[in-house]
Amino acid sequence: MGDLFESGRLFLPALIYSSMAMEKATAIINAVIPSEQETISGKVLIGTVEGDVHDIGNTIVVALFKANGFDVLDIGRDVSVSRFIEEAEKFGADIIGSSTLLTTTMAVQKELEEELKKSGLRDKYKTVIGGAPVTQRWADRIGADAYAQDASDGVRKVKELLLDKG
Ligand code: B12
Repeated sequence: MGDLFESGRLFLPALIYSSMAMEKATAIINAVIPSEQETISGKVLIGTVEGDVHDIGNTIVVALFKANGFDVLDIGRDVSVSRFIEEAEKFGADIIGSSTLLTTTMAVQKELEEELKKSGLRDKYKTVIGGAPVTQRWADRIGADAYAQDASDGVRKVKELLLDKG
């Protein structure tokens, strides 16, 4: 749908309706997908950073993480750095995943790393970042523990991080 919208073959209301349909469909699918037999347990918190309302990718990531047996808390979109940290503390997260689709809000992922360090919580969590403009280079630059290019890469990376965390 994104490609159709980009090439001018789809109008905005249809794009928004399709993302709503996607959200409802993933909820139904999540409820019936059995968790895989061999799972690594872990609590994963995921949200889209402040200033960014794109959440289709996030929704897909959340669905696949759930299907892989992780305990996932989806904190939605347009989430401030302080809320990321508050929710991670309340949830007892092992992993903090942040998403951004806008180049202008990539800096919020950096702020999250900085704020975790400032509050002495950096070693308590592993961080994973994603979103179309994000790269491994960006992850290295801001000090995130991992970068994932799509949902299944995310599952792989998070499993590695959890094994590493012990
Ligand atoms: C759908 C869409 C919208 C919808 C969003 C609906 C919704 N509920 O999400 C609407 C219409 C609301 C929208 C609004 C805007 N949009 Co828009 N949008 C898109 C579009 C067409 C598709 C994005 C998408 O959903 N892709 C599909 C998903 C599945 O891919 P994904 O998000 O990358 O996620 C995958 C991976 O990246 C990864 N991943 C992502 N996050 C994470 C997180 C973790 C932890 C992990 C592990 C993995 C992971 O896994 C996902 C699944 O494989 C793109 C263009 C495009 N074709 O990409 C523009 C695009 C992202 N939008 C853009 C812009 C500019 C805007 C607006 C600012 C427009 C405006 N002027 O108002 C506003 C944003 C306002 C705001 N403050 O956020 C630009 C961004 C440009 C830039 N470089 O910054 C794009 C690239 C369009 C363009 N070419 O200009 N948009």
